[in-house]
Amino acid sequence: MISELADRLDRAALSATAIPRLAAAAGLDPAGAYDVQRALVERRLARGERMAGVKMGLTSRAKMAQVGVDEVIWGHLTDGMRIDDGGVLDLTRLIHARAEPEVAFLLSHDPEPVVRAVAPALEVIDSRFEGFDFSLPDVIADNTSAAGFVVGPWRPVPEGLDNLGVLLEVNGRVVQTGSTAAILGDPRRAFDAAVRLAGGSGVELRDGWIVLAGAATAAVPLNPGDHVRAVVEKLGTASFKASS
Ligand code: OOG
Ligand code: MG
Repeated sequence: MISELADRLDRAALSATAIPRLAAAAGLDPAGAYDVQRALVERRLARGERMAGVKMGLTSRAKMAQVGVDEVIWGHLTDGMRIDDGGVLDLTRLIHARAEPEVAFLLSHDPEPVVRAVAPALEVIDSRFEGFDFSLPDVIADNTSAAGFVVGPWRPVPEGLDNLGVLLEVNGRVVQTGSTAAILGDPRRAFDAAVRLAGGSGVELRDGWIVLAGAATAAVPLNPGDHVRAVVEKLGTASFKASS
């Protein structure tokens, strides 16, 4: 069953076609949903993609409320999802993509996982479910809607990462404003949550991996040709252009 559900999600992503929610009918709880997520990521790795890190989700109150839960979730990032800073996102391969501003951490093994550097980032999410509508087990199984990410320039972690202004711009206009405080009060807590989840699930966090801390504002739908930029106080900017 796990493998059949992973196949359904994989085909939805490969064909850029939304599918109905599946967790309730399959009786999936969060643990079962993580099994599906693992099987789904395995399919990407089998096609030659490589693990690039992890992404934290539902780290903001707005998102928790949207899904009706109060727990943090995570998903896996592969190199196939990476967009160069200033690069192009191929929208034709996505269903109903949205962008959200985030903070990225660069992980180092020291020998325990620690933060080596921080960067402004953008995440592209693209739920494989119709209407971008899902339950908690649905979104976990769907690799937490992961579809793409952009990381801006790395820099040493500044003092006070907990209340930096964040802007999301589309075509030069500010469409969302927020603060890194929206990310669990301090994005470093998202990093700690990643370390905790890894410990609990037997995932080995590797040197050089990226940890996306979670959205600092609501996500905005993407349209062909959009220029998208995240601006994070003290950290700088990350951007991409959606294909037309
Ligand atoms: C789920 C992914 C959540 C975040 O930053 O909170 C997430 C979704 O909103 O589709 O990436
Ligand atoms: Mg996100």
